Amino acid sequence: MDNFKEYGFCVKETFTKRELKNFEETFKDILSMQMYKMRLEFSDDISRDVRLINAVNPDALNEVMQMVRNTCEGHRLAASRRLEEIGSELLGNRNKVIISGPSLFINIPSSNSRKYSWHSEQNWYPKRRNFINVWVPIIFDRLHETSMEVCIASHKKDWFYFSEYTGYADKFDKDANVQYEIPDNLIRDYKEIIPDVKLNEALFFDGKLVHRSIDNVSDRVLFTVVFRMYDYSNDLTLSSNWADLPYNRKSLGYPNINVKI
Ligand SMILES: O=C(O)CCC(=O)C(=O)O
Ligand SMILES: [Fe+2]
Repeated sequence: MDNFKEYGFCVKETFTKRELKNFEETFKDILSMQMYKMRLEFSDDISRDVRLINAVNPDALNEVMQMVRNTCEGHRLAASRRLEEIGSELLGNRNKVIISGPSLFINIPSSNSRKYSWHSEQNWYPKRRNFINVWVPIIFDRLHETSMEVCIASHKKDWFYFSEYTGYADKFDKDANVQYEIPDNLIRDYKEIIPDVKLNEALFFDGKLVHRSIDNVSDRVLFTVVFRMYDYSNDLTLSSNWADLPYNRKSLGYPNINVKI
């Protein structure tokens, strides 16, 4: 808890290995279903299977990632009491916590297409004033600099400017993720760290903490599920959509919805 306030992140035991195993099995079932439809051979070697489906059709893998989120096992993870307890405490003992996820993140060796460069979730969800992220390894432990990189205590700064593009590492790539990239020169003063996160632990981090994907130099595909937990109490909007982008005129609020503090 002190760690979290001071550094913007902490690692805590959260899910049981059984809960994670059930989710992993569901993920494999859905992957195998999708591969069957595509006439691809499912081998039960998850790294090989994911690389194959991604090479043939990355959108087919994206669909698997969406489907698994909406399975009973996915919902069961999101409904974890322990997750709720830790999350609401970090949000300031709020009992009206809104949760999104589990969103699946996949990091393929020697590939940039599914990675995120330096960013802060605050820039993705600018209407939200109090939220945390929960980063949870599945399938493998994430020790020895194989988790995610964070800029220590960068959450103390309210806002970082960023550049928005599709690609990675300053290169346009239509098949890569959209980046809201915080340039290196704006975070030069922060120390960086890649925390160890064991299989039954979760890395909790502040919505404003600057972070990025690691370069996967191993020979295994790395899998993570991520939740975002929001306390909407002080948000100046009636919109329930955490991912709503401002200024697009698609979902305007009402005048005078101002929190009186
Ligand atoms: O795990 C990764 O590669 C990036 C995760 C991330 O950016 C997030 O959880 O917000
Ligand atoms: Fe992120």
